[in-house]
Amino acid sequence: MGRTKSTNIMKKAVTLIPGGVNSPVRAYKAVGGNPIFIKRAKGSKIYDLDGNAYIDYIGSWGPMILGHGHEKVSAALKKAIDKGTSFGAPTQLEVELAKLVTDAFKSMDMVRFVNSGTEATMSAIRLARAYTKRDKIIKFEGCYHGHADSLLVKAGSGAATLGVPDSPGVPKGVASDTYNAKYNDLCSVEKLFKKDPKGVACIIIEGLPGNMGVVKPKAGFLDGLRVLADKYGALIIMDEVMSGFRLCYGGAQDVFGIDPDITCLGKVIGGGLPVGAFGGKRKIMEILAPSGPVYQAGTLSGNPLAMTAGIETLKLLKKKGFYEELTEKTEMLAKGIEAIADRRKVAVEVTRLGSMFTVFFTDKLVNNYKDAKACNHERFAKYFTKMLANGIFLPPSQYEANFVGLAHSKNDIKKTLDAVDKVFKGL
Ligand code: HOZ
Repeated sequence: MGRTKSTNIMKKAVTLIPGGVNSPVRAYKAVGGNPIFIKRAKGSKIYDLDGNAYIDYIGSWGPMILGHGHEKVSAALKKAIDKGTSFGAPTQLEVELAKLVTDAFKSMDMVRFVNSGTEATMSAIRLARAYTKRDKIIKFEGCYHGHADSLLVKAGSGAATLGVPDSPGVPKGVASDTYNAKYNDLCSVEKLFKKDPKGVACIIIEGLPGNMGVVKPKAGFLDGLRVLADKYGALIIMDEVMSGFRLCYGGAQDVFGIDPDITCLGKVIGGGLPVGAFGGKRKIMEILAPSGPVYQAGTLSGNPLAMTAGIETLKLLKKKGFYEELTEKTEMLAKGIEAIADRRKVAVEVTRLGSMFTVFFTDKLVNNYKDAKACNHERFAKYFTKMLANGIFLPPSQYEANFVGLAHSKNDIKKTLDAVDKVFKGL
């Protein structure tokens, strides 16, 4: 499998773009080697510049739940392009997508569209601070909510991958407004509330953590957070940028029966175009400008192409049996990997919910960031590199989620398991 073109373009890229990429995880720092440069993608497959085909489990880090280039989404986008690509003025499309989103999420009476998940979480925090008139926030070690200053404290995803969970450039004063708790550990949250009972504006938490790898909440953990937040007058922001419309139509909050005050969305609701959203209870959302004083704005917010792709995608997700099919395929893959690991005597913990999963190289359960950090990252790097050589495109870090989409066929799953068998044999 030649990769000369990708290698050569990377040489040029590093002279023009820091690290050669526009988002750090893409540079393969944690796994070694050069990234492949993508030429095109269709269905479950992604093709690099050298013409190699891969079965894709990154799925653009979550949005491609239907697979790449779904014909209905593409057709709607082609039509929309001819009508104009950005107006800086409201469209009916925004109202249509807002209705779909608020119908799907019981906790959201109103929603504001932005351009990325980072914008959504950053704005949600401003809103929570303004609403509660408090400054502090509680987040969880290993959870990642985009790259806003106050959230780059013990952060997961690329920040963890590159070993900069507390990034230089974040002012000490800003970082000191962020308290860190341990995921799946209610006592660590209660301690923070007790230390500062009237200071905490909100708890921000990933609906299903996917940025330290997929880590599931223990029974009672999320309910316990709701109780603590109510007791101390703080809000809960559920970051469902990854899990929203991914785990099921109503997201992680529907799966776990949690009622957050504010929800952040992104990825799937843009159908592969840049989008983010935050929304929640009317009394909170109405303090947002222009109906209230909390400022937030964006030239490309509610962009007609992103709204079109989002609307078409959500309509297709409503099809009966959609999530069942996705879960069945993912389960087949996850269970297949576990069986191979057993047979080949490779210690792994496969965490999965819906169509998100992570293969952790460890013989222990993974319940938090400390557990994820303790995994065998060298082994993960070998696994990644060999899977790529066998035509399987995985996230290049142990701290990420794999995503299965509608376009993955049972044959894709079988081919992936054959590759896993080959790779585990030599690990
Ligand atoms: N933060 C994303 C993964 N959790 C990576 C985004 C990207 O590199 O595209």
